[in-house]
Amino acid sequence: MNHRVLKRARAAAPVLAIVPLFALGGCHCGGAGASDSSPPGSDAGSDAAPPGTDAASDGGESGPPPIGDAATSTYVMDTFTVPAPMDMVGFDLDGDSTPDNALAEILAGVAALAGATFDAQAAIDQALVDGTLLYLLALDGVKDPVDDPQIMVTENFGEDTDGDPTNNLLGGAMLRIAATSVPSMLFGPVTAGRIHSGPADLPLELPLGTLTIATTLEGARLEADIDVPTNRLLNGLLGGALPQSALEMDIYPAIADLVNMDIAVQAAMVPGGPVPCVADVAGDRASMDCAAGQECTAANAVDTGACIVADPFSDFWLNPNWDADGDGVLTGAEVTTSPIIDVIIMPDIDTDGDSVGDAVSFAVQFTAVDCLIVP
Ligand SMILES: [Ca+2]
Ligand SMILES: [Ca+2]
Ligand SMILES: [Ca+2]
Ligand SMILES: [Ca+2]
Repeated sequence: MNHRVLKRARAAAPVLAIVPLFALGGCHCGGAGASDSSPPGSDAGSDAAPPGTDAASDGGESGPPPIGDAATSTYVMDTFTVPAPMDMVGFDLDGDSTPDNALAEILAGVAALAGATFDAQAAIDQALVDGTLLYLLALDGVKDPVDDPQIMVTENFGEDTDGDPTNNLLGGAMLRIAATSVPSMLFGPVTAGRIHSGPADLPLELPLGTLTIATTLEGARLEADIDVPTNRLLNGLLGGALPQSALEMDIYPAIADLVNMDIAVQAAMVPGGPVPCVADVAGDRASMDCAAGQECTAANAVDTGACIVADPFSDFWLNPNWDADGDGVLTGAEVTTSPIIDVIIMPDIDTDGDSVGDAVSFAVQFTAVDCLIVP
């Protein structure tokens, strides 16, 4: 793991496009865990809270004080919000005193490009309602919810215990840690009632409908106000940076899968059911096999595609900019090597000091309500 200072690489953050929904779902965090997470007494002080930020940077050379043995409080996120770019919400990962959140710009770009097809927030909200996005937080060592020099925030991906998603977010729900979840710990103080935890690498699960992306947020931080009267966490912010490697290995293949699934849905909606087709002319999606107003997903001279009703979504994705081989199927490699991917998702954060962006900044807002975490 890298105790790196994250720096902004290029001035303008990119934007655009794709991630249909970047719900960062839960975390199956941590792997062998503590080694990635600046355990108490370790080197959190040197663990590079980037310049201009607070929190973990003042741990001192001997490290922050150990967490106490006060009771554990457990919560489940009940709102999970992708900020709008103009909200200027995010952590300042590069120390220039402005929040970094290329995710917000990317999703705004998606909406602009793909129209209503991708509504990340709607998908996230639905995942909260149907119980597929259960992000559990446990606070350990909180001796004073207003000012405490060191607490531990443990994140896990959760699952329901009673099969009834309607009671999950009402307070007091009985939830358990998902079998696949590996706890991830962030450490830091509570100052004036607000938790400031991290940074640490934070593996994440991103539930995207039927697909779940597993990836890792570098330099992840979590902040939230502890609201004692309601036993809730309010004004929460979770963020970090997605490195280029995570984009290529985790995110782009998932984008391809999501697009392919959407195209398949479109093909299935053609009146009369899916209709196989081949392109009349290589490189053009027009096909005599398809009805008027329809096009063939495959545009090369080799593959058989399916007829779909022509629309901006398919026009955007079933295009040589993405589907380089014209077979009507998108791959992660095609997304990675797309001539426009760097325009759409431009890494805005430099994690290795070469002044070239290699990670995309990312932040979401959340609130959480108390729950019981049961075996
Ligand atoms: Ca910044
Ligand atoms: Ca339930
Ligand atoms: Ca292809
Ligand atoms: Ca770099």
